[in-house]
Amino acid sequence: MIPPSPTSVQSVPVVIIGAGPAGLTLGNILRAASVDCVVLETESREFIEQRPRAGFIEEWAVRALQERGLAERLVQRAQAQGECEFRVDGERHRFRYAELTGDRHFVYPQPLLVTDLVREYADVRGGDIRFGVRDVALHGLDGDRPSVLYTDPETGERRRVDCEFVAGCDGARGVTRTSVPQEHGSLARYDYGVGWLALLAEAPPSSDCVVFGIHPNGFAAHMARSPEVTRYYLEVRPGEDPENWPDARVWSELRTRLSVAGAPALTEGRLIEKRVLDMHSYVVEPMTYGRLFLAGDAAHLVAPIAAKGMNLALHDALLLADAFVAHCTAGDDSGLNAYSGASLRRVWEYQEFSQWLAELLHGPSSGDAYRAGSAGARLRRILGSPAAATTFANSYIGKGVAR
Ligand code: RFL
Repeated sequence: MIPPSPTSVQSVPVVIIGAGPAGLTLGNILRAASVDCVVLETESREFIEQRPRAGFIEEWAVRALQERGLAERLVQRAQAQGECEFRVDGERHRFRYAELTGDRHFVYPQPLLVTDLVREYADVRGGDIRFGVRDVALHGLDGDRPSVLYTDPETGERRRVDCEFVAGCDGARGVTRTSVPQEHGSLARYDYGVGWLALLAEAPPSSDCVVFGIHPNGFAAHMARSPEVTRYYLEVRPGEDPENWPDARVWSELRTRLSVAGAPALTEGRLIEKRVLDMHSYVVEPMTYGRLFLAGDAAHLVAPIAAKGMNLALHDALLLADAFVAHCTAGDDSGLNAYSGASLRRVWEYQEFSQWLAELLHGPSSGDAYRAGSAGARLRRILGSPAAATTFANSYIGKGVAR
């Protein structure tokens, strides 16, 4: 189809749709290799620099960002954590995964990472990024010269950027995934059948590590974000209205599900985010269509059970950046051809691990004695068997993914 005539036309090798962790990491690496690109983002810079979400970044990802000059502030400011704690039946069980793997998580809120990446891309590396764009549309993806159209927020003009490749980094609700014809591939979806009330509290963390509370009332979790802010989760019915959870009820239920003898009391604070996530995951296969390459949540969503989504987005961006650079600077297409398969190996590892961990966490509150019994066996195995503990630790920190 011939795209409609816009008032201005430009041409670059790569158009990146979306300025999340995937799009910004990709853009930064392309800039460093002098491969021209344009990043198009529907939101404002202020908005994306404050949108709260992830916080736990795996050590391999931090080291990879560091090698690209993208983790200076992260490494200076993040707290490293190498232990987590399971609380169940009134007892605490510490799980020291850094001792087993040598790797830790870096606790760094996603808005800080996005702020660093935007600053590096736009202000330091001089990258082209356009905020507040409207009505992004993709054309000619199955030909040699695709184009992306959007409306300029200031002038209302329709603009067109012609390119060699489009990188679809626009998250779970973007336009790029829906530009792939349905018959081209598959979308695998898994529904966990539970909701999580995702909470952010203006309160310092109440533990020095992630706490998983396994309780007949439902799962609960505690995760640091910064010295001033803590994320909590409460398992609730899917589709539950957050209005049913006034602050007093939230804190009472967190205390019930997370309290064990000898653990410090929860430090309470103002709840600044309260929303229900219907826990589900999906994977698009393949992650490419013609000249469109999907990356991050646009290609695969993983429910935040094991803190994996942003790590996968970074993994995709690193692979895709190297593949574009090899094509643009050396005419080498091997990376582009291998991209989808290489990404999906880690994606499926993380999906399967998240599902395994979810059953351990949700089984005891499922009301099903069989699932509860199996969940107990899972926990005893990782706490009691050194071999199982090492396998779990590697999966939790994303180490040793089969190639
Ligand atoms: P993002 O971050 O959603 O960025 C996509 C960007 O695209 C823009 N956009 C468009 N731009 C142009 N045109 C359009 N038509 C557009 N439509 C959308 C959006 O405004 C946005 O700026 O995707 P990306 O880069 O793939 O990154 C994915 C991560 O954000 C996500 O996987 C993580 O937040 C998941 N996640 C976690 N991941 C971890 O690795 N560790 C964690 O600790 C962790 N905790 C979490 C999480 C996700 C959560 N929620 C909200 C589901 C905790 C929570 C509560």
